[in-house]
Amino acid sequence: MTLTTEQIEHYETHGWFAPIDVMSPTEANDLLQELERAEEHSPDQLHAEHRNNAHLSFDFLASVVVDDRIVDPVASLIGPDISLWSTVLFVKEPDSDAWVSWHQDGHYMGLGGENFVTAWLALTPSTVESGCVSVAPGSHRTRLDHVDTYGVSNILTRGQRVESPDPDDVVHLELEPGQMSLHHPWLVHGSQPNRSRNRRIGLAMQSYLGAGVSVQRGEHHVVSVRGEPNPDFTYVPLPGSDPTTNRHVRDEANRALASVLYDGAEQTRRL
Ligand SMILES: O=C(O)CCC(=O)C(=O)O
Repeated sequence: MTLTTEQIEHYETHGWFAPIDVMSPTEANDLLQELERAEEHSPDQLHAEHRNNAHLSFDFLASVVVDDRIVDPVASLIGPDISLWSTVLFVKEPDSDAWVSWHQDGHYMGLGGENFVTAWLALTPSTVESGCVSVAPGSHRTRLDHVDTYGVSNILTRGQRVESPDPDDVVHLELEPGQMSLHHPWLVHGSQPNRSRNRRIGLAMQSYLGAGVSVQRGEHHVVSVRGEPNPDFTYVPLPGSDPTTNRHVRDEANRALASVLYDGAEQTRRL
């Protein structure tokens, strides 16, 4: 499942690569069912305001983040030493207004270096109609200024945005359940509201960090995925089968993450 030379070149030139078949639609649907059971049984742990780092509480998500079918292609881009910084469940309910403004992840992660990549795994169909992730190819080569907008339906932490790219340049990363996309930390991307009758759910592993990534500000609670750990980071364990045992680990990781993501922000919320 490693990437070919052409696929790596595509990523380096355009800042993204997709689609990658990770698992069958049936397996992705099983994950979705598990997620929906968890939403029902642990509503305090999974809801619209609490979608960061759920892999630190739920073992079915922990298994996904270390799955070789995801980590092998990632290793093709960032090498054998891999830590996971965070995850976000990007959920857009059917026919809802939730959207994501055009932004570059690297701008607010408090990390130095560029040897990291986000893997976005579709658990439901991610199409133009349902508000798939859209990207501006080649935009990872320029670091842009962001403005915080705090829009009500904008599901980014502070509604940060850059100028919209030319619509003719934009590529829509449509994915079937079980497929993933990979994007560079400085790639301009965003997404539109879900106008379909299905939930649009992606698990963003944001990001897998390779060797040489450093801390610019704050404390970063990460999980060891493969190879050598990075002494700049605080390593935390993945959960066992009881979602309550690791809850404090997730709470602490989210506390640290919030202080990085909201650095200098006028409005904040608990993650
Ligand atoms: O899921 C979305 O619509 C946006 C995802 C995103 O911004 C990201 O994965 O970095």
